Amino acid sequence: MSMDNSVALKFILVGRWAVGKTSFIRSMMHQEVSDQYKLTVGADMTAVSTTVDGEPVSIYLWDIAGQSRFVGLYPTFFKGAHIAILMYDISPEGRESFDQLEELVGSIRQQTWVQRDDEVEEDIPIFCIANKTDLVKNGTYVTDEEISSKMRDLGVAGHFKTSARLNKGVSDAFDQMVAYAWHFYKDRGLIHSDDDDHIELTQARSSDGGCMGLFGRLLGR
Ligand SMILES: Nc1nc2c(ncn2[C@@H]2O[C@H](COP(=O)(O)OP(=O)(O)OP(=O)(O)O)[C@@H](O)[C@H]2O)c(=O)[nH]1
Ligand SMILES: [Mg+2]
Repeated sequence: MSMDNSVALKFILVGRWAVGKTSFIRSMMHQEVSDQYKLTVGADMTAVSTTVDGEPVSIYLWDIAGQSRFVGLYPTFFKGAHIAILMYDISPEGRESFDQLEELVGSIRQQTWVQRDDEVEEDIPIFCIANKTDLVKNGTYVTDEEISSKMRDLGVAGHFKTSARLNKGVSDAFDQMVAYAWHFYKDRGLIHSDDDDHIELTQARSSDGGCMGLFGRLLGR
């Protein structure tokens, strides 16, 4: 499923409640980021049209609720993901969200894999984002060395720092992840952009989460 005949990639955005996942997407779409916390119910999906190396790409970005009551839905929403983004809160209050990363990586790796015809199994790329950098002026619970060491242990493809509130680092992180994803799947022969019949890649279907507070938004950036 894609908006036109472009390559379609499913991204999942996961992390503890209130780390700023919904705010990150709003910031990326140049929408207002409210200071009021309003939990996500189930998941929301935002469709983003962009280009990589001049080729059109559609990103289906799934914002997955972090409250523990929704964790049982993770397998449904993770299904068919091409890229996972794990977000944690780097403000002094965010320790628990950082400590949860191993568990989240474990459940993502269990539920997702690169879809290939040749039966070779491979993990999908995972990125991490430290959000709320505007709140670390007076220090926080983790050093850059500890972050680097954890990212190495988790085997993530990249790490970014953002402030959704101040719209800092947001678009840059997103653009880098999209470019990485496109090259990752292209290198594996899973994007055939020269052949209209095989241009589709995605496993994402908006009906997967149909009854769970799902809103499809079709927006350009
Ligand atoms: N200071 C600051 N606050 C932020 C930032 N990003 C989000 N917030 C605030 O953090 C709270 C939670 O943000 P949400 O984006 O709703 O968090 P979420 O991860 O989507 O939460 P769930 O939907 O429950 O999983 C809100 O009050 C936001 O205003 C940021 O970069 N800096
Ligand atoms: Mg949310």
